[in-house]
Amino acid sequence: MRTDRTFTMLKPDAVEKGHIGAILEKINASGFRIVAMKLTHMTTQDAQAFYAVHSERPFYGELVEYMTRGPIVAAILEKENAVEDFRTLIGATNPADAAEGTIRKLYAASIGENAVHGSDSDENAAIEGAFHFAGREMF
Ligand code: DAT
Ligand code: MG
Repeated sequence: MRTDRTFTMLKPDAVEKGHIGAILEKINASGFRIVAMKLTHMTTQDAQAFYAVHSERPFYGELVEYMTRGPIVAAILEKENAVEDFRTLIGATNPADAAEGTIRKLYAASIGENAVHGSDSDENAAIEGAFHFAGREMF
């Protein structure tokens, strides 16, 4: 089933460096409509749960520490083919491999601190959006 929504986070490094405005501008210019958005700070428990799928990976501890070190911008975005198109817009997980002009190529420092999250499936987009937002916060 295809839906038209994806979920994103502008991660702590992007917020710390003052890149919220530039990244949102790129997201808007690429045709995504903002359905929900907030500045929020994940607790350790939040980050462990959000990234539970990676709990056995060697970088899990670092990932949780990074994602909890400061506020993030969480948002739900709407567009035709949202999940796939947003993954294209953000670029590869490792910014060294990301295509020119992608958000990670422009703003990410490393594979560990890669500026932005994008859901990898319609199913995960719905789960991740519901993790951060109540129904009354989606417009
Ligand atoms: P993506 O965020 O592109 O979907 P992922 O789901 O494989 O990538 O991993 C989630 C996050 O975990 C990723 O954005 C950054 C971190 N990560 C992934 N692989 C890593 C690695 N080899 N070393 C350090 N951090 C890593
Ligand atoms: Mg992923």
